Parts: sequence; C-alpha cells; structure tokens
Amino acid sequence: MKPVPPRLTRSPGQRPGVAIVHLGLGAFFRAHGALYIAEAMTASGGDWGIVGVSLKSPSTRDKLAPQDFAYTALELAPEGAHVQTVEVIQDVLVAPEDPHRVLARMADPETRIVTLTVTEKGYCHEPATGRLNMAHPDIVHDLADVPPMSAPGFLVRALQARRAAGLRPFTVLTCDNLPENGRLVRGLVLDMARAIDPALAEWIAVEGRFPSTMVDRIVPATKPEDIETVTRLTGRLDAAPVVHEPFRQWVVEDDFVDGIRPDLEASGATLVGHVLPYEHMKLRCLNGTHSSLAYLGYLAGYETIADTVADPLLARYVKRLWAEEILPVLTPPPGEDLAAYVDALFLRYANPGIRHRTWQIAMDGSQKLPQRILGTLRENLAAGRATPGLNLAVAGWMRYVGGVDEKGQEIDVKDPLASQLRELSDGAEGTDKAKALLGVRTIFPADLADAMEAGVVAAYERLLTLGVRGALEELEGS
Ligand code: CS2
Repeated sequence: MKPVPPRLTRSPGQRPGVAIVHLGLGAFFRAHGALYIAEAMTASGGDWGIVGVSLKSPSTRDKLAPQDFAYTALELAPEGAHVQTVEVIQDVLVAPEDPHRVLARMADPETRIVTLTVTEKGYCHEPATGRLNMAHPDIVHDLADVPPMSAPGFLVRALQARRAAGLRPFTVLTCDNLPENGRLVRGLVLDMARAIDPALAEWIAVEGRFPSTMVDRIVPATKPEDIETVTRLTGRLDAAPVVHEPFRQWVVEDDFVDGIRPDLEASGATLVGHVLPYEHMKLRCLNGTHSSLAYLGYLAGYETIADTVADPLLARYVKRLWAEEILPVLTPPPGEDLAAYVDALFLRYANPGIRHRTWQIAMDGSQKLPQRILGTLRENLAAGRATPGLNLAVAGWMRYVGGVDEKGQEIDVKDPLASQLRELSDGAEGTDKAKALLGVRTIFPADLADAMEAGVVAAYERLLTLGVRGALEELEGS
C-alpha cells in the first residue's frame, strides 16, 4: 500500500493582520486577487490578510480549515505545471451559519476593503438595466431584516454599522465580470441604502468608494485529477487547490477610501483613472467569445473550450467574430494592440492544460449576455453592420436554454431564469421559440430586441435546420 501523503499545513511564522474581507470565496478569487494581494504584501509589507466569506455553502471552509486556510495554486501552461502555496487567507466565515459574525468582521475598524466575487447573479440586479431588483426574494428579506443574506445586503448593513460607530467606510472592490462593475455596485448599494435610510445613502454616496476593476485569468473548476497533480508535485494532500492558466491581469481604478490599499502595482496590477476601455476589451473579446464558444461548442458536442477551438471550423468562427464583429466597435485602452490581444487570447483558449468546460461557462447566460454580447451587437447595428456570427451565438444560447441538445438529450441548464426560459421555449414552435426568448425584458431591452429579431431568428432557423456545424459552414460561405 502506498503511504498516504501528509495534509498541507500553513508554514510557521507571523500572520498578517486582517484588512480585507472577501465576499464569495470561489476558485477565481483564490487564483487571482488573493495572489496579487499576497505578492503585494511580500513586496511592500503591510497587514493585508484576508477573511473569506462564503455566502452559501460551507464546503470551501470545511476543506480549507483543516489545512489552516493554506492552499495550492496550480498553474497549467502548455509547457508544464507549476505550484505555489498561498497563505493569505486567515479565516473563512460561512454567512448562513453566523451572519452577525460576518457583519462584525466587515464593520471592524481594521477592515479597509471588501472585495467581491459573487458572480453576476449575486448582485441581485436586473442585467438589462443595472438596477437593483427590488422584487428579488433576498433583497425583499434584506430590506426588512438584519442580518442580511445577499451581497448588497451585507455591504449596506455593514456600512450602516460603520457609520453608526463613527468609522470611515470600507472600499468596495468588486472583481466580477460586469460592465463598470464599481459604478454598478455603487448604484445597487445606494438603491438599497435609500430604501433603508436616506441619510445612510447620502453618507455612502459622499464618503464611499467603489473602484471599478477589470479582472482576467482563466480558472476552471478544480477536478479530481488536479488534486492528484498537486499531490504528485508537492507530496502533500490539499483538499481545495485552485487551477489557473499562466496569464493574469488586474486593472483597478485608483480610488480607495483615504487612498488606503495594498501596493498592488508591486504585484503587477495596473492602477488607472478609468477602467472602462479595459473592461470593454476584456468582457467583449474574452467573455463574449467564451460564451459564444461555450454554447456552440456544447451543442457541437465539445466538453471544453480547448476541445472546441481545436476544431478548425470553430477556430475560424471565433477569429472571424473578433475581426469582423468585435474589434471594429472597440476602442483600445491606451497602448493596447487589440489584434495582438486577441491572438494571445486564442492561444490561451487552446492551452491543452486548461480543461475549462463549455457547460461551466454556459451557466447563468441570462446574467452574462448583455455585457458580453449585446453591447457589441447594439453598436454594430447602430453602425449598420451585420452581425451573423453574434446572431449565431445568441441563437446558440437560445437552443441551449431550450434544454435539449442536437441529439435530443436533455441539457442540465443552470441559470436563475432557467425555468422561465424553458417554459418560453417549450410554449412555442420552431423559430417562434427565438421570438419568445427575445421577449425577456430583463435581458433584451425592447428596442434592441426589435433591431435584433430578424438576424437572430434567421440564425436560430439555420441552427434548427443545419445544426451547429452546418450553420457555421454556411456562415463561412456567406
Ligand atoms: C468565463 C469566465 O465562466 C465564465 O463565464 O467566461 O469565468 C472567464 O474564464 C474569466 O472571466 C477569465 O478572466
């Protein structure tokens, strides 16, 4: 019998004080923001330890606690794997178990920044308008009652407690793939605060800071074989390693409460005055094509993005999307060469070490389409340019949320609107399914739905008649 390797533990030594609370402790933050913050401390010192908060499940805490919250980051490059141990997380709280403890930690004078990766749907907003969804059950609960359940609720109630204690607010630093994410969260927090206490809203509006950020690193869900790789490379058992590609980028608006923040430049982040051009570049070039490839790749039978772009037909499709439909309506950030950016992106997708499932990226499309695809579509339509590639992507999403793939197999669709979308699709026949889905106003504003209809319905019809491959071949011939 092979001996069981020892469990990963934290190295002895001093622990930094905690100044950051992170809401939504998923793999992405542990493979991205946490590394930047850890490296900033190594380079420039400071007490920037992190307390992670899981808003739903205890599973990450349960895996990390026995290893004293240390974990391994496994980098998978085409040329090989590389590991490092990360020790920046000091504790993990599980909000539903003890929400008061989470609030107390956020309201602690030592806490300077609250970072978030709660995914698009965690903001409880309407994707089409960017406003707080006042009818969302968690928001209804959080307006009526303390302790809260939602991310906006925790932010507002903790800021309320800080104000009551005469403290400065913390900086809210969102790291989710949303357009103008800082501005968006500020708006949601103010919407909620206004409904609770207008004076609180006023204080947050004046004193609070919500820098926008562009975050980028491909971090697929950790698989059992990744855990085995980590054990092989380190000789230790880690119940919760994270897996990532070599590339990473973090562009942050330099607007923090009292200017207090870790030395993020020291770890390679870019601090700027305006993030928007970087966000547009990343959300539209990367996430827009990620989603397009996820829907069409899934329907074509591919398990991962790397498998999808290994098919020359889909590789040509994504290159065409960039060249003909995405780059023409994009303003490059200062000094950025967009053609080189998308060439590098293609190589990142093709990295055979990164097994990023199309199914994972296809999740929550109702929350993702507006910022990833619909903005680009709208701007092309305004310029009088056709968007046959993006129309196919939207039609692919429609086929996907219809819940049955091209072989007639059920799809396990994960989306907060999954049942509504399925009902709309099931309630219509043929291309009327596409028209019914275009009627979902929380995704497609009326004017855009009208302008898109002819193109998307035609693309949907081609997918029904020819299947993904046939429709892509026809697109190439056009
Ligand atoms: C992906 C992103 O799951 C998804 O929807 O498109 O998580 C993507 O991998 C990251 O944004 C890359 O930075």
